[in-house]
Amino acid sequence: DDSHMQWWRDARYGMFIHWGLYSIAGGEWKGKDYGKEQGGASAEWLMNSAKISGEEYRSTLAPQFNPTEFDAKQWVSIAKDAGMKYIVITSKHHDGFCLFDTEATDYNVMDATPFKRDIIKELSEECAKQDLRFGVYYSQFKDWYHRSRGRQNPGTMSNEEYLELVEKNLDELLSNYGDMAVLWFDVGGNDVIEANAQGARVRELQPDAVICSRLYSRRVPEDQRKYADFESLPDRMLPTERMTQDSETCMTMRHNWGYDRTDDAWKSPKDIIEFLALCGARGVNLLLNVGPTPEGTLLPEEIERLQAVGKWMEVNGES
Ligand code: JFZ
Repeated sequence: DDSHMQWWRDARYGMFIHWGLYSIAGGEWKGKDYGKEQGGASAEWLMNSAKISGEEYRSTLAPQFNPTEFDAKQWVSIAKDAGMKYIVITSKHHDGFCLFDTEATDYNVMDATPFKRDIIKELSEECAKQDLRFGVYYSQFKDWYHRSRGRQNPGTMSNEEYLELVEKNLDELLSNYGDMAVLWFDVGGNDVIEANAQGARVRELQPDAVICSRLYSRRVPEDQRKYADFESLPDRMLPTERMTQDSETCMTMRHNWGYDRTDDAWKSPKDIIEFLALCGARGVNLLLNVGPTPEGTLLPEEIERLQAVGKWMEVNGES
């Protein structure tokens, strides 16, 4: 039964938000710029790129995380006016920091920062108010802080402890924030049993949540990806023919996903609109990314682009 996919197919276009402790650094660490690393790494990869220990990363950045200008109402309105139908925000990226209230670790916005506001709660409630679907990105496998496979600064947790943390986090995300429309897992591992257990838990607690194929690594054969509701294509990759399978691609407005102070590789409003139109023609959803500032604001350049797309959507979006 795929009735839970209907809203997602109709939605076609949503907002992706990369926000976390890395946003404070803005791609820079001790005077060096890490936001232009190639091979997928960008500002949110700082901890890995600059080889920062979990302890130093947390003790430097968490006390500075105080985005007092964050206004869920404004962000959701901007997404809505841009014609977007859903929002997906990083609840935990590869640096392990949780933007929500959790009992599983004190490395979270409530316990480790002066901000002490549950960002996931504020955004989920605002989405419900303004009638947008809300979902979370959650890095279930790659976590440099708690556990690390093959990295210089190994995390402090055993694999078993780490899996327990993920289980608790997922239960919280799936229980405390109303309807979860999307579970956007990322950079999955090869362990199908592990991934299927996580997928099964999502189904159990939120039967209508739409699950991203990145729950599994690309090496897991497609017929074994039991809980993947849609295929997440590599960013900005489109097939040459119209997709018959549910699929989505994502794109960021410049090079980086997370906020970067010096990244000037802006795509123009025209580039973005043309790509969105092409996604529509190929039957592929688009998740368009913004990287909010340490203060909690969207950049004027991002707002300008979202408004331009919104104008275009008013004329072309509802077919
Ligand atoms: C991942 C993350 O590592 C990155 O920080 C960001 O969150 C992005 C949206 O997702 O990076 C990827 C994952 C998969 C591909 C490329 C970048 N891919 O399949 O081409």
